[in-house]
Amino acid sequence: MLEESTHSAASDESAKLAARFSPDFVLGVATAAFQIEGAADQDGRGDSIWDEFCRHPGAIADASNGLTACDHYHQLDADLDLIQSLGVSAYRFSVSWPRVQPLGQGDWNVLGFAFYDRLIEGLVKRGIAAHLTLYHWDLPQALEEQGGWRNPHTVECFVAYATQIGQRYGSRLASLCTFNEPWVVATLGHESGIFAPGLKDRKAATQVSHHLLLAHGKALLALRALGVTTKLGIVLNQAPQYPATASLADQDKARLDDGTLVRWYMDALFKASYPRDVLDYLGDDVPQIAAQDMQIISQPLDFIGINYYTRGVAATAKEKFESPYELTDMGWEIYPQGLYDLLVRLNTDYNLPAVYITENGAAFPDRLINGQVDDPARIRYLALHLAAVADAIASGVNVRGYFVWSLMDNFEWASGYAKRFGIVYVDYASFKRTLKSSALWLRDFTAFHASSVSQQKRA
Ligand code: IFM
Repeated sequence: MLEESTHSAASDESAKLAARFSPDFVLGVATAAFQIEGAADQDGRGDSIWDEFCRHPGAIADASNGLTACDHYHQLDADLDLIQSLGVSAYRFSVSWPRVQPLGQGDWNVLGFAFYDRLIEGLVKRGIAAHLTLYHWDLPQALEEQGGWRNPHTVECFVAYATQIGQRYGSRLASLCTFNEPWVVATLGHESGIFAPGLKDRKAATQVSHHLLLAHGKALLALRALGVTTKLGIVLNQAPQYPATASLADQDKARLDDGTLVRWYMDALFKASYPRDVLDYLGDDVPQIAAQDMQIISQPLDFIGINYYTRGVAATAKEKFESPYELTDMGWEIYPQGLYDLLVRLNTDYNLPAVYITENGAAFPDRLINGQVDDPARIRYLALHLAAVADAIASGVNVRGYFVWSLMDNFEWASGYAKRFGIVYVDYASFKRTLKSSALWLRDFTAFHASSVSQQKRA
């Protein structure tokens, strides 16, 4: 009896939350090619920088790789059914560039395209909107061997790739995103070196960030010249930065961290300039910027995607900052207020187009027990962040959709398979999928949203 009443109280809460979103609000789930597809050496796929990076001893915490991942490449139809069973209206995925163009330039791989043909057709057939990302970190290794994103030639190769995808799929997509999280590619890939390609060179990293933005702007120009009508945008990982204490040093650090993570990308895209304080801080490591570059980068966007997981805390003292908040399995603070603060601040500082929360979710040490995975902490996390989004909308931010990261447990980059972000549990030995309680919660939530939509229509 007690259980039943707790359950219905929780359902009431979810129903109330779902009713806060307008009928056209998009609820979706997200993945990325390298993290789930597997079949890395099949049907003509080329090597990517992540295949190569995984071979470096010590690069990946559990010494794993993307060779088989979640076997999504072979389980496509069942996975599409799984997505449909959640009642979501949208799926965000990425195309593996080396699967469709093994060397990153020159020949296209028909077998690679055949996979994405089936994926997109499968979504359309099921009434699920397809949100495609061109680049979620898996650069063809052959391009890396010519200097990767440090080399402006890669920018031109990316534009050719974007054009090819736009021509093939443009008319069937709900949106097309150029880059997922360019900050991660530039900074973690080329400055700290903890992600592929593993460089530790700040000057290279800033040049890479500029080339990524330039490739984004040039791809948008090319896609619009082609007459591609789908919505075009980019996805940034962002977090508001709070000083750990009221000290001037912490406040300065918070401002600079905001500059390198948020303003560097947002100012370039929306104001056609890089922030002065960050350029001063970079000194000789500023990128080379040609005359027209900033105009090219700041093409109008149809949407901006924001990936939000946690806040940033700027602490300059020697003692380690002790968080008062609950942490996820990544050691990240659970701080939904940060999502609200971020959205409201971006809306004040920039002339935003439609906003999508393109990733939000959490890793927890989930266990499969008697065929079930109970993950109440993830349900709480998702509900709190959805509430923050609803609050931001109420404060005037034009948020049009929200995607859970991630549909299923997957290859969490340098952490390997040990960190589980999925709402669906994956047994990596058998590839069997099990819906966690958070997936069942999302299924209920999308049903509540759909029923509140029909009530709103009737009213
Ligand atoms: O798994 C990643 C994803 O590929 C990009 N955004 C952050 C997620 C969690 O770390």
